[in-house]
Amino acid sequence: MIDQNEDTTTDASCRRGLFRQHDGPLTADLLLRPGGFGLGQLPVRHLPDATTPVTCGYCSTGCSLTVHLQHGQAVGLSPTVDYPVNLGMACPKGWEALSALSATDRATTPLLRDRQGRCKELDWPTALQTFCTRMQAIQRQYGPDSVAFLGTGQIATEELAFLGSLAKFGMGMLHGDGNTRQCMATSVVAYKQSFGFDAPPYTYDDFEQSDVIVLVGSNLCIAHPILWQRICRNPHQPRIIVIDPRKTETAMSATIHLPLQPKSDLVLFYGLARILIENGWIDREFIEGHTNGFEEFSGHVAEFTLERVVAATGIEAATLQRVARCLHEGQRVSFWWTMGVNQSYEGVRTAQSIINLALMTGNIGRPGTGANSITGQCNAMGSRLFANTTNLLGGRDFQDEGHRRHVAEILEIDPHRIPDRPSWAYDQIIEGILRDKIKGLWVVATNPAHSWINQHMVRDVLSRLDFLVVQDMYTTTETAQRADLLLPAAGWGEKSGTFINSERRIGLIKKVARAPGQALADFSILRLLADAWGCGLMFRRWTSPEAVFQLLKELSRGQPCDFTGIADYRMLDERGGIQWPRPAAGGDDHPQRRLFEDGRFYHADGRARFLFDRPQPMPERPSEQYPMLLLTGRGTASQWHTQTRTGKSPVLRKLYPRDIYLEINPTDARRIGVKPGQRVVVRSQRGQLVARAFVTYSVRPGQVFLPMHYESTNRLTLAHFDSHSRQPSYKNCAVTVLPWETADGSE
Ligand SMILES: Nc1nc2c(c(=O)[nH]1)N[C@H]1C(S)=C(S)[C@@H](COP(=O)(O)OP(=O)(O)OC[C@H]3O[C@@H](n4cnc5c(=O)[nH]c(N)nc54)[C@H](O)[C@@H]3O)O[C@H]1N2
Ligand SMILES: Nc1nc2c(c(=O)[nH]1)N[C@H]1C(S)=C(S)[C@@H](COP(=O)(O)OP(=O)(O)OC[C@H]3O[C@@H](n4cnc5c(=O)[nH]c(N)nc54)[C@H](O)[C@@H]3O)O[C@H]1N2
Ligand code: SF4
Ligand SMILES: [Mo]
Repeated sequence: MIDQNEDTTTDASCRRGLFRQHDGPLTADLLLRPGGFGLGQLPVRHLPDATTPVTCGYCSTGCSLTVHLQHGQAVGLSPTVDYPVNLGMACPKGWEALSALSATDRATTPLLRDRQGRCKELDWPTALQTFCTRMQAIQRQYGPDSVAFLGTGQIATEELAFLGSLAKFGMGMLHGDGNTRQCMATSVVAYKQSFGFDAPPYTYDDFEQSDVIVLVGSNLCIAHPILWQRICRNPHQPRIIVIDPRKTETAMSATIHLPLQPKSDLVLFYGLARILIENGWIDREFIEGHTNGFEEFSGHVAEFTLERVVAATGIEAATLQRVARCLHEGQRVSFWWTMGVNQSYEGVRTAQSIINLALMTGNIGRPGTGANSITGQCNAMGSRLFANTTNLLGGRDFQDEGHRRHVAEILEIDPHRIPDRPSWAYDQIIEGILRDKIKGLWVVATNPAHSWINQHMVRDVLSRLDFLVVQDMYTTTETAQRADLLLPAAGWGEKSGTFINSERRIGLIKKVARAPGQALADFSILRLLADAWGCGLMFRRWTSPEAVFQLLKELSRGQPCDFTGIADYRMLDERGGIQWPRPAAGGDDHPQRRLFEDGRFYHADGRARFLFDRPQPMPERPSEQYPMLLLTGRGTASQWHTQTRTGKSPVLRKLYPRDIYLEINPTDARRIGVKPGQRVVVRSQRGQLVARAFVTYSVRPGQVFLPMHYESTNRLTLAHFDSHSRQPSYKNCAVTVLPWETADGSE
């Protein structure tokens, strides 16, 4: 029998010295020993009442929450006052973070589904054996690449590295991707191509130092409320320019709101670049000293005349001029973008058109400036660097023999265990299932049967698998309900490790509560699977999250993300998180650090690149039959993604509508005869749903908006992708909206 309290071994040492560090390695033997780690032996149980800071497990802001403990168990929390990220603030999700742990649908024991769909409880040894027997049988029959994994940006970096390394080096898989593809792939590719490495250059203090702040496709008030608070603290009375087709909460607070036509961003930014160049409002010295490709770029944007930009974006010429002047007059201009840019069929070039504006005006590497992609999930950045999916560990290249040898040496493994080809991307894995190339899938901490684009296809695809394993905290997620084998996972607060936030700050998570029943930390599940699979020896040094942290440090050495100067978890805890780079030599722990202060980028010649392309037409434009354009995104600050966690808090549930709603302009509502609160049918070529009409001027005529938090939204979306990053373009497809009464509105 395995005892869930195995995590006692991994409790982080904390600032106030309350958690004792377990000295010995975490072995399968320890986990499996009957009664080996009973609750009675938990060191935390003997502790006096106390508090300890833990990095929040929801969004990429990476706030610190001070957890209040009684008898070593969390009983409440409050925002940490002296943490450089949130300065004593937290959003509703943070305040309610503990409520997700005590839900009644927690997965407490492994479950196996039989052919009739009935679930049977398994003990851990049988579950591990089942995983290995079934996956290995598939690999024998169809080849090693017929088994793949889908990971996440919501587990600890140490767990992400373990998952990616076990799957690829230990189990011989080639294909594995993460939900970060849905979210960050565009920024990753844009930064790599423009700067030479995937590196968001900013520090949150830049929000407070700018005198012009440009937010593109980012609803900061909802999606990163504490970062919005950082803007509110800016003492320079910044001009705030919000570029979003909708008049969002963020746009309502803007100095200038540009309600551009969806997906016309590329034309807009090329047009703004042309105005800046024509007026001589550019930083020649910076361009000449630190960049390549400006002359070609300058030639390219010359075609983007005022008339052309006005026609494409719907923004008046005078407003465009005003924005350009604002960018010119600002001494410290910062550009920030999120999903309105990344989730687009030409997202990479759009992100680069923003980067180009920062480069040509010299707004980079100085306080209050930057071309800044804001990340989404709590550990999106950890996933980008260490998930071993698109990059080899530490931002390296699978196809580079030198890189493979170097990683193999550090990990003390045979270099031939490291694949020399890149993995398929998420959409290719899904398609691979359709083409019978992938027969076994292992899904960890993500819920694709709700979140992936075009559910009509996804659900069919998942049902074609020979074996679907889902590793999740809950039994009821849309994906868990389709699993052949469900592995019960501990969640945030029930395990330890590190996250990397948007400003590259490495922060600690800690075990402050015991996971229910037999649920285990992902780290422990991976440890046990390694042994059961027969490759435990390869991971003999991967004994605890902190032991893996030490390996990751070595993997980061000499890379732009070098953090060899961070001694251990205790140092992270004492310093309030530390931003990379923090190399062993010459690093400092200044609480706010930005990149490119010396004007050197990561390309071999030290220069950043101007990259650009011809704008593409929207793949599915509104038509006679589907005359409206559907946008999707975050609904409220109290909802998180597929709601498996936020849906469990009675407090949060009061803060958002229970049922799905459609934001629709009063003109359109009148035209189709729909009153506020009435039911409507929203239909695309792929499916339909029923929603309540939320009649509001926040969306323009001809456009409607659905929050992504409700299961039905992705029934409508169109599976199309950015060609460079393969990120799904969730925010544009054609739909029709009809009153429910007249539309044969069965769901
Ligand atoms: N409360 C809450 N916070 C979250 C999350 C959550 O689920 N709930 N998720 C986290 C994650 S993983 C992420 S990735 C971030 C996402 O954070 P955001 O990107 O800020 O959120 P979204 O609502 O997806 O998209 C932002 C805006 O893009 C706009 N948009 C749509 N099309 C276009 C376009 O063509 N051009 C422009 N300029 N804008 C467009 C939409 O109208 C929307 O207001 O939020 C993080 N924070
Ligand atoms: N239409 C539309 N769709 C979208 C978007 C959009 O804007 N519009 N946005 C996209 C974006 S940016 C994102 S990031 C994705 C998010 O999509 P998902 O990643 O699918 O959404 P989550 O609900 O965060 O799923 C996380 C899962 O992990 C589980 N979990 C939580 N913690 C742990 C843990 O520690 N261990 C394990 N094993 N499991 C855990 C949760 O219970 C949940 O089932 O959605 C994308 N989908
Ligand atoms: S803003 Fe993000 S990190 Fe901060 S408390 Fe809210 S969800 Fe957590
Ligand atoms: Mo995301």
